[in-house]
Amino acid sequence: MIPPILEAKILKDGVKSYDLNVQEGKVEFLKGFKTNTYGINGDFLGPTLKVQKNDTIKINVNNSLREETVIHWHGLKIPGINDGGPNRAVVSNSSWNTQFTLNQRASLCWYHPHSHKTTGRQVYMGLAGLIMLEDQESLSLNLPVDYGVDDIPLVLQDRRFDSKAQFLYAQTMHDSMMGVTGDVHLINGVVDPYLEVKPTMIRLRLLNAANARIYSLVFSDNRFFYQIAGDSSLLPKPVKLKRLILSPGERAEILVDFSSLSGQNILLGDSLSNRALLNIKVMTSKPKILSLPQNLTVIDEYAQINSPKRREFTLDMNMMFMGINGKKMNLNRIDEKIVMGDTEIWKIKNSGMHAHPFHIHGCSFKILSRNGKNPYLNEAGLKDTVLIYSNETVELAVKFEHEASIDYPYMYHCHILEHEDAGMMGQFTVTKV
Ligand SMILES: [Cu+2]
Repeated sequence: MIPPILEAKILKDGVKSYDLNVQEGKVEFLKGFKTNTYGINGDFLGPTLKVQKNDTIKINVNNSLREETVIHWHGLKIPGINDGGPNRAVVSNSSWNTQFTLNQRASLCWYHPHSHKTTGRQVYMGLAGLIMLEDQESLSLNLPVDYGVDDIPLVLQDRRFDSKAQFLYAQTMHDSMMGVTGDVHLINGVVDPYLEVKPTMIRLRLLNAANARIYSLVFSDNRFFYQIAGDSSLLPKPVKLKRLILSPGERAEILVDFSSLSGQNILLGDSLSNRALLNIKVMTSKPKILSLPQNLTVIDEYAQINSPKRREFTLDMNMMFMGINGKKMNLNRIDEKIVMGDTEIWKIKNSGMHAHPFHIHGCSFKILSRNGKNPYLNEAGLKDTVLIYSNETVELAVKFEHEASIDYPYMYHCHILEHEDAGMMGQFTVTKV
């Protein structure tokens, strides 16, 4: 149930090279039935890339599908030309190579398709995988790092099936308004998953890779846990929680102390759908008590912001229209032009009824306020996706460190994939003056 780690080929110049083959597959999610799927180097989902800050990595994406695709490196702070977006297509039976150096904080990032108007369907078919990025600081904190043993990646998704056990991604009006959700929960592509852990402190690295479902994560005994990282960095200090909201595209890392549960079971569940997601079996062995670091990191990126340029974005959704600032995504229109190296303040307004997770490519941001108040404690780190509730205005400080030219612009968009595909997305360039 743990996604395999993809070993890199080390090239002569020390570059880590990864081969990702996007392919068709079949999976028995429902007993006795095979569901047609997509996967990367496998039938469903893709392998985990474990990388470190300052690594130079080369990724070879081969498309074995019978349709075009493209892969976006969600969370990686890299130039637009190295990223995959709707302005690029890897056609069937062709490949795309890209190489870049990782210069950012330790974080859980991920990869998924970002093809023009087909992102939702292709992710639903199974295209997504994790990128685990560590740095000196994250490795010096004595956090659990034994992959699949005490450091567990959990990719959260949901699916619905038709009468022939095939994914039902048909789009009704309701689907495009609400996003496609399903009644079958998957973790790491597995139905009714279970996990065996030792009675000690376990690190869970959570990704919401669902198309549209927002999770509210709780344990069955309502126990406390500690969030230690968000999308793009560690948090300054561990934040004690009983419930964690995670919207599509967002990541969170938590530490949970299972030392008192030797020989017992506990469930990780979603309090919004009132369903169990993961059955955790704690092994019978001598409990090992680990202490929690008091401090994790210092977020100093946005300590001083001098007369920043301000921009406003309104997320529009009603029965008649879905877009941003009154416009639908148009591949031939650049919506915003930004000067490389600038820090700006972006004010995002959601005047509609539906909550939208807002994601910006190629950068990370700090949430300054929610409706003029301080953001939540577990948002004190850097992020690249923020859930904006109905009638909420969120202010973000964003620094644009890499170039995104008119040929390979960045996107900002709602990460409910049906909203994105319906046009709740804009394009921006980042260029030297
Ligand atoms: Cu949305």
